[in-house]
Order: sequence, then structure tokens, then C-alpha cells
Amino acid sequence: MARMTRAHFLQYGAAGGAAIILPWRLGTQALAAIPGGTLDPTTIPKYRLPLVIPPAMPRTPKNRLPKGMPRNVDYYEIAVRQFQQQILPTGMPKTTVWGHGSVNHPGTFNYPSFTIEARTDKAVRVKWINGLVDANGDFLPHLLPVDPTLHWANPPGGEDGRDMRPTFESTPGPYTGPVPMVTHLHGGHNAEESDGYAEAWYLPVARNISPEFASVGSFYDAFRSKFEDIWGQRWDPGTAVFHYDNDQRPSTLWFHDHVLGMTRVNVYAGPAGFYLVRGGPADLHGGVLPGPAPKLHDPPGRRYYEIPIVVQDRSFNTDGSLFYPPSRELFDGFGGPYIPDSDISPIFNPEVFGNTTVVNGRTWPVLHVEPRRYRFRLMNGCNSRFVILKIVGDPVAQRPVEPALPFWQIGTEGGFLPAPVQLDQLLMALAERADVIVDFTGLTPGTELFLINEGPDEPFAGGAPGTDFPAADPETTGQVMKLVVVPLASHDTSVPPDQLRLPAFTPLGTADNTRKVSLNEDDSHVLPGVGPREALLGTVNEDGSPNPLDWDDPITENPDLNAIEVWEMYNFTQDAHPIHIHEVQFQVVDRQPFEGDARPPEAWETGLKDMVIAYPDEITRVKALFDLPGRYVWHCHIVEHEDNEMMRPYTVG
Ligand SMILES: [Cu+2]
Repeated sequence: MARMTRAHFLQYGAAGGAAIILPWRLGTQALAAIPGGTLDPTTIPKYRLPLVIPPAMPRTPKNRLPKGMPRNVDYYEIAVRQFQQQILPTGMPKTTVWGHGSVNHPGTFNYPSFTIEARTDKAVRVKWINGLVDANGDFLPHLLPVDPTLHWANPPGGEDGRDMRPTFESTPGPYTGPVPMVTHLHGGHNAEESDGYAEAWYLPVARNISPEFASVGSFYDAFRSKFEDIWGQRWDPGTAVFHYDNDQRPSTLWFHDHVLGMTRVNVYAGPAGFYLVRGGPADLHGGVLPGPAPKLHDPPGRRYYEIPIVVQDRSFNTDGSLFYPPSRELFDGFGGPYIPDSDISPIFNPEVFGNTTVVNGRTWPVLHVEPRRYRFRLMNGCNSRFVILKIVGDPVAQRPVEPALPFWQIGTEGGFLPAPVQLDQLLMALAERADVIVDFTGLTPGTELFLINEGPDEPFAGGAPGTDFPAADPETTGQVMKLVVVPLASHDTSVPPDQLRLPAFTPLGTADNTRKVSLNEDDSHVLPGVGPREALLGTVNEDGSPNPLDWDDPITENPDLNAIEVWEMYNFTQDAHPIHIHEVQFQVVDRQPFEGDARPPEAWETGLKDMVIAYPDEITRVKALFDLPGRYVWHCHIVEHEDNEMMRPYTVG
């Protein structure tokens, strides 16, 4: 959904009727400043704090394991809590955020969360605790404005009104009640009861929650019973226990909230972390790749050469608090009428862009690197922003900047690529992961390099910076991290990336079925020229026209158990959407313009993936094996889209 351009604005202004506040966007620039908080991002000093390398998440100690826990399961008890963290540089205020931590290890609460280290074919079980309560045991309200007019979890609706779009007599303010949550392991090959279904949420246990409220989502009880029948472990109130078999290739997964209609604000507030699967025949032997990564019981001061890096955009207020748009008006100047006097939500913004870059929980950090090879596990953890990452010498040079060092991409969401791919830049959609090697060998200590972002400060529709869209502001969101070369302190025994042989994967066989699905955008049905209202998934009619469907329409995607299917995603919108299918790792087959010939996947898309960019006016084809029965979801990972109808349930078997 393109933010309103001048042409759009004039068209919509001409529609008349609606009260219009002139947006600041009507300037001489193509795009005006991103709506932000009271903290001017250009006043935040860059490269003051070191990059935080999240340690490994500790497990529940043996003497505290629940009765009957099998010995071969790694067991964790992980809560989400609210705390303060120095995200802005020292000397500036701390920020109140949410993050996960082990309840048995009080020092482990952090944004982003500590990393779960898992092994292929060794089960992990996590008791996920919604710990959003204060010291008195009262619930903590949300840190950010929650729009109650979406089709969302809606705990105040009680058992009859939960997981619905409520009706209102007058335009409501933000929801300030207890926060529902449910954790999804993104990229995991998991049974439905452990997948973190959007309607399997639960509130914290708090003493001041009205008995009228639903305390759990529509699917919580069914999945709890199923889990207890299979594994014999109870779900205590305010928790869910999920079991992950890790019967998948070594890969870079991550965990984050997935509650219906609130994921965007829950994730923006902080709780998310890496989950790395290692080992088995599809991994490389130790020492082939740069390492080590953090592991349990590491001594302090240990140097790491494998580092997970999550890039996120955020905005702040001068008191250090997170800023998230509190009104639709900040998106396109549309000041009402809102629901119930129209069909436009009052608070929800169709896309949200932050005006700072936060990396592993700090704005614009610095990483000291030795002149040797590093393995970076990069992830785009933004809400709406696509990034194009590059390593350069001058962070404010005219875009596009000449790269100083290449990335060697060795893996993606579903594990290793067939062969390393040398790239000048990394285009990363939301939730995409890039496992890369960067070789700093031979660089003189004192050399300064910069990781920059040349993606746009607006929705992405494909193309190149400077040609098809203005690159992100070089003073702010166009910068990510500084890399300073320090003297070599270790012997690098890793294999140079151009000589690496990566473990092969077995491609999927011929498809049993092909289905057409669609990506759509919808404007107001009652106010001419006002929109977008929401984005939707759907199917494709016989005549090739789109058939957009809501979250609660009957299920249309229902692969047979163990079927291999090709999904043809028709993107009828003007923007690229990053599409995620739960439970599977798929192969990208090809992309075909509505009018034109198909082209093969990009070189860095030739492994297994759980995310794919679907470009406007194109059919994007992916192929997957649906080998777990149950009810899952597929959705756009622009989390603002996901929260407002761009998600659909699907069933296997
Ligand atoms: Cu989308």
C-alpha cells in the first residue's frame, strides 16, 4: 500500500466529503519524513554502543524439571516480561520494552531474546509464559496503541465475542486491557497444537482481569487437550507448552508473537529471538564455517565469529519510550470519520516505518571485527520495511554506494543453499534470513566499514534504489551498523567461501496439485477515494479475477496429507508482499509477470525457504510438501497487513 503520493492525495482530496488535514507529505520532496515520536533521530549519536551478541538461552535446571519430562528433551521455561533497556546510547533515557527470558535465570530477560540453540532431531519443549503483570500481580496494559476495531483476539468480547471484529456505537480509543499472546516458532516443522495458532492465545494470570473477559482464544482449549493427551504435560493458566521435534535441516529460525490482530504491536514492543538448529547430515563439520557462536556456560569475554544480527526500525520519544503511530491520520492524513461512521479503523496504520535503525536491541551499534572471516545470521525483523544491506566505506555517500566487501550467502530460511552465492547487497523482506560469510581478511586494523541500508523509507515494489525509489535517508534509516577492524586475536581455520562445499538437499518431486491464490488490497466501501482499508489473501476465479477472502471465510487451501503442491500467488496489488506459509519449507519455482515469461528464482533463493517476495502484477510460484496434518496459517509478513486480514487459515489432511 503505497503511502499517499501527491497524485493520490489530490485524487482523494477531490473526492470531497471527508475532513482532510493537509499532510506534511505535500512538500517538494518525493516523500516527507516518516511520522515519528518526539525524539529527532538525527540527534541520536551513532556508533556509541557495541553490538549485543545475544547469549544462549539457559534451560530449566535438572532439579526443576516437571515430573515425567523425558531425558532426551531440552526443556525451557520462558516468560515475556516488561523491563527497561538501554537501546539509545548511554546518557540518553532507557526504553521500556518487552522481552523473553528464562524464569529460572533472572538475568536473561533481554530484547531481543537470548538465542535457543537446538539440534536436528533432538526435541525442544518450551513452556511459554505470558508474564505481562506488574509487581502487584495486576496486568500490564500495552506499551503501544492497540486498535480494537480490527478482526482481533478481542478478549473483552468474552467467549462469544473473542477472535471477532467487535461492533461499536462510537469511535473507540485504544484497548488498554490485559495483553493476549501466543508464540510461533517461525520456520519450525511443528504439529498444529505447538505452532502458535493465532486464535490459541492466552492472557497472563492477573488478579484484576474482569471475569467477563475471555482469558484464552478460541483454539486454546482444543490444542491444550491435544497436547496433554500426546505428551502428558499440563498447560498451566497463562501458559502454553509447545513441543518442537526439530526434524528439519540446520537452519536459522526465530520465535515471535502471533496473536490475531495484535502481532504488529506485540512484536514492535520487543519479544522475539533467534532459534538456531544445528547438526545432522545436512550440517557442516565444526571448524569449516567461522565460529563459535554463543553457547551455554561460555566464559565472559569469549570472542564470537558467528553472530546473529536482527535489523529493525523503531521510533522513539524524548523520554526514551517507543513510538508507534496512535492514529490513522499519521498514515495518510485521513482524519475521519472512522468506524462505526465509516469502515476505516481509527488507529491502525496500513504500514509502519520507524525512523531509527535498531540492531540486536541498540540503535546504530558498532562491532569490532578481526581481519578474518565471520558468519552473520542476518534477519529483517522490521514491521513493514524491506531492507537492502550493503557493506561500504562511506555511510553517507550518494546512493547507490559502491560496495567495499561482498557477502557470501550460504544459507536462507530453510538451511544451506546448494552453493555459496557472492552478492554485493542483500535484499531482505520482512522475516527473511540470510546466512552469510563476510571476509575481513587482510584489512588493516583501524579500518572502518559500515553496514548500510539502501531499501526505501516506504513500501517496496521491487526495483533499484535511485532508479525506482529513493533509498532510505542516508543520515538515519540508511545506516545500520559500524564495523571497525581490530588486530587479529585468533587463527582463522574456516574454509574460504569460494572453496566451500555445502551439504546438498533433496529437491521436492513432482507436484500432486496446483492451486491459485491471490494477494489483494481493499479501499473503503463507503467513502469514495479513501484507502487502503485493508489487504487480503484469497483465491483466483475461473476468469482470472481475484476473489479476496477474510480471515473468517471458509477454508479454501486444504492440501492432502503428504501432498506436494505448487501455490501460484497472484499479486493484484501495487506492492511487494513477503508471504510466509507455516509448517513447511518450500522451494521457489519461478515468477511470471501477468503479461510475460517466467523467470527462475534468484541465486540466493535456490535452497529451502519459508518466505517469498511476491511482486506486483506477477505470479509467484512455490512448491511445498505438506506432511503434518492440522490447522495452520499462511500470511503476509508485513505485520500490519497480517493483523488486518492478510492472513488465512489452511488445513492439511
Ligand atoms: Cu502484505
